[in-house]
Amino acid sequence: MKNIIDTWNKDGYVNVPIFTKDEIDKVRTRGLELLNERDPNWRDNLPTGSEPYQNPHFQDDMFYEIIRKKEIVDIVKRLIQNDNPDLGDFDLQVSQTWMYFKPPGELGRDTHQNSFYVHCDWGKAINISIAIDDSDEENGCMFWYPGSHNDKISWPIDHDKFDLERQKTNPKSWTNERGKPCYIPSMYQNGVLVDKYPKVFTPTKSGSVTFVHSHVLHGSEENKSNHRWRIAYLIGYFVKGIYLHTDSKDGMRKNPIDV
Ligand SMILES: O=C(O)CCC(=O)C(=O)O
Ligand SMILES: [Fe+2]
Repeated sequence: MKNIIDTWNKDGYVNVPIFTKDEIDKVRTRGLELLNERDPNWRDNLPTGSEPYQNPHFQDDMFYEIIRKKEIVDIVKRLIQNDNPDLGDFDLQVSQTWMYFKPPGELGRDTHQNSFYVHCDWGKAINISIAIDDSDEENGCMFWYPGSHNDKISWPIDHDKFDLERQKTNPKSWTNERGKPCYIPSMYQNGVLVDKYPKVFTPTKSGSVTFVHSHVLHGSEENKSNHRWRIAYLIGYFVKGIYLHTDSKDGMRKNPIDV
């Protein structure tokens, strides 16, 4: 656990191997079934056809059980305690889950902090991303600005800086993926404005879980592969009772569940 916390403090994200191949194969199979049940013609209806499947835990207990997996919950709780040493006893809830499919050709997710969408306090919400497929730069793995969570700033995004053309690439019911990129903090070094944090692509192995700080800058690029998907199961944990913004358009975060 010490290594996990050290990496978390330094980078604002940490990847831990947790699931067996059998467990992951079941999640992949069930996830793809949900995709096809939702829209058998999803291939003809891109980008909406393959948009993330919201809250699969309401459809199938398998997704629900993963939320409660002890190894994951222990790490989430420990990381929240680490970030909030004065918090005392707290309960954990899950606001939402997603199956992320990302077939070949799908665009990436603009640079963001999760706090931008949920408006949470620093360090009181943690997303996890369970890699169902291996991910790397070719199939659109996540990128990071390691350490950016330590600024304790929610980087503002001016409405007049929204990229209206890129916003058109969003699926109909998943409008926050693209077109509202966060600023990347920069500073002068020898008279040149350079990004304060390097942009790092972090490949992950199937079965590993990435824990994501509420305030670390991250995103992903397009899946440039011809045949490889990049499926992930995402879960949003938060400290019960804190403020969480609800985006009426995406219709999520309305039915949090106890962990
Ligand atoms: O997997 C991605 O491309 C984005 C996931 C993400 O933003 C998150 O897990 O918070
Ligand atoms: Fe995110």
